[in-house]
Amino acid sequence: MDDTAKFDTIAGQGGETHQHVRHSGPHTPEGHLTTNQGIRVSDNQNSLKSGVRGPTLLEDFVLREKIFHFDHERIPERIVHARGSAAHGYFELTRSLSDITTADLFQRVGERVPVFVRFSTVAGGAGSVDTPRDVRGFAVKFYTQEGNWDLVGNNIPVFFIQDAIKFPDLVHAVKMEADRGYPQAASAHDTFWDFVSLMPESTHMLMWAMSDRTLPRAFRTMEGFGIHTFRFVNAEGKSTFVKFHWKPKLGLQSLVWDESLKIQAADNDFHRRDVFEAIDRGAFPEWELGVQLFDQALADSLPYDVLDATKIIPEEVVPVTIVGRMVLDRNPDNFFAEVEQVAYCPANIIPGIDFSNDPLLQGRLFSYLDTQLKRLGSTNFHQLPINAPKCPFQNFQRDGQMQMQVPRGRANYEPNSLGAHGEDGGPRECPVTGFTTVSARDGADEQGGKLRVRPEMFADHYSQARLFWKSQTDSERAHIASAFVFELSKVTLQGVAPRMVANLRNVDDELATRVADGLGIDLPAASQVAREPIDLAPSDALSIQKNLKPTLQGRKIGILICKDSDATVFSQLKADITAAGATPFVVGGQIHGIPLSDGSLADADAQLLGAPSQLFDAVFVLLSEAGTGRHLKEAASIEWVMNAFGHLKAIGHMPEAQPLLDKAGVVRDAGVVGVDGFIAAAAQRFFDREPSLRTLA
Ligand code: HDD
Repeated sequence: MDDTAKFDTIAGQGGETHQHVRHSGPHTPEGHLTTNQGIRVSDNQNSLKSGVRGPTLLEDFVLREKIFHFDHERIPERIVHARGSAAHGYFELTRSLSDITTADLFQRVGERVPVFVRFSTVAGGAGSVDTPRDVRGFAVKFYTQEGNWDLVGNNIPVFFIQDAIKFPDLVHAVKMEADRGYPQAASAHDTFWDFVSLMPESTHMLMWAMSDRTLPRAFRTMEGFGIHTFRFVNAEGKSTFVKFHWKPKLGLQSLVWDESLKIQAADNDFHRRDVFEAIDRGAFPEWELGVQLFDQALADSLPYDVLDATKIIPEEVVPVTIVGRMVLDRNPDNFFAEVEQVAYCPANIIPGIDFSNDPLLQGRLFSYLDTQLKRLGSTNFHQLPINAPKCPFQNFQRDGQMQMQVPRGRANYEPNSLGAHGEDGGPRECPVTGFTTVSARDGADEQGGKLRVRPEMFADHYSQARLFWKSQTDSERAHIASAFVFELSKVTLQGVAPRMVANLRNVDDELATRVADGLGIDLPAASQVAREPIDLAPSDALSIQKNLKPTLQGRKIGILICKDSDATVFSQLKADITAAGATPFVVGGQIHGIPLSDGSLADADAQLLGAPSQLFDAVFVLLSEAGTGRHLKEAASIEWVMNAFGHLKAIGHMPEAQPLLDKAGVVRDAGVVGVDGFIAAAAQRFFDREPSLRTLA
């Protein structure tokens, strides 16, 4: 048979004509399509039938194997953080910590360690949208020379609960409700608010969750946090407490709420696409790694417990020292093999780093290993390429499903004396360089006994929620209050919203009043507190708007063109945007061959209906006079401009496009500019514009 023929028409029985469909393939031996047993497949289009019209034969091992494998393609999705995207890269040390930790990756400045980083939403399923209001996972696997270290963090530095025993309750409450199976990827529903309003310890995290931190513009523009207090251990065995921070090179950027909703309609894969495309075009996402280092004496002096994952230590109290940078420079080759199968585990730790007694962390140390067995189906999941250490690993663990290694010899136990008999006795313990646990007792746990209790200071649930509120700009406070109103407005269970507002009164009376007014309920009395909140000094590091970088780096700028658009401005704009490190994205009524003012033909990157302005950081309306006239009758164009304005973005425009801006209700302000000044304006959002556009709580 001719391997290159695409279609053979063969005369079948009964005089019918049948298409025998085959695809050509490369001619190299490696290119041959085979079964999983290596048998070359001659026909991948037609099953084996008894006669031309069937039935299909059970004998068809090619068909059976293919469908058998397909039937089992899905593995259980992660119970939380099911939707995620990941990339390869490296961590590079910029400041040695050799006096503080023996961890290999923190010794020699300039040395690089490979990493694999997965970002995720928490509540939604694997196929849910990228931009709900949700916490984002930020999980980093460092493949160090001394084994894998997983820093499994979030983009928020605190958590909803203090003790891992509450995690199943929290997750049940936030995920879709048990009887009805909705809502998907949303916390705005009865069971979530019922639970958290009964859990005052969640209040601090709720403040973060209702802020724009849960609406990141991109994975590349969010911070990451290890959350728990960990320990560094040096060569003398001295331990130092450490908290880990990832700081994005592009600065913090978030979406506004209405924009994130509209993005859900326009592009479910907004964040996934952003990070993949950025790496593809060489704009590698980058973060600095910072550490907060402190000792037991400092921990003891704080009015909160460093083992409590609902508390931060403000950067103003313990500064963040930058020690390295992380660059993501390679997309995965295969989503399933790498992103789906990667198994993070906070218990994956290396010599020189150790856990603290944080009860949330302690519970996590069990949960992640356990869940991988469910997800990946075998205790040998560590042998998958994405999970395997890049340094040698060997021990006497044996067998199990899907064993990929072929250990040699008789030594599958130790101690053994096989070495003395000329055989390979296998690996041995490393008392000096091996992992040892710090024997420190984290200060307060000398009280002894086996107790189901929490340390007394854990009972202060409001001081840091208040600190967060006080540290925000007016615009950010309005967003937080409005988010509480929106979420609680979706709650139908009697008593839940007042109970939540009663908790908020302990944070700040003004916040509670704004939320109560927004809901139209009476202001309830403050709920009882287990420990009186205290006033802590505000921290600018907690605000997004105080930490925005006015840069165009990494941004995407939409340019709306039409027939006769000014060719000179068009090419100048594209050049300026590119030079500033952003990506110009051309939107047109058609995609191909749009004639510009000088007769040249331009191609658009997308058609108007497929590229609404919520997908861009700023827009330029490059319409000719006649084009403006046509666009005045086009709802998508009016919305394009109106939404850009409503989402507080810079709008650049030709004078000829003014009628479209007028029709879209655009009022001139510092963000509405001509060609001059557009590049400077496009690097910002215009939060001052907001109060005139929408009612915020
Ligand atoms: Fe968790 C996944 C982060 C508390 C149990 N968690 C998971 C992922 C991230 C976090 C980023 C996704 C990892 C990936 O991309 O594969 N989790 C956190 C943070 C927490 C936290 C920052 C608090 C500080 N988690 C937490 C607790 C428990 C779990 C208290 C259980 C007692 N988490 C899990 C899990 C998951 C998980 C069920 C689901 C999939 C997986 O582990 O691999 O075991």
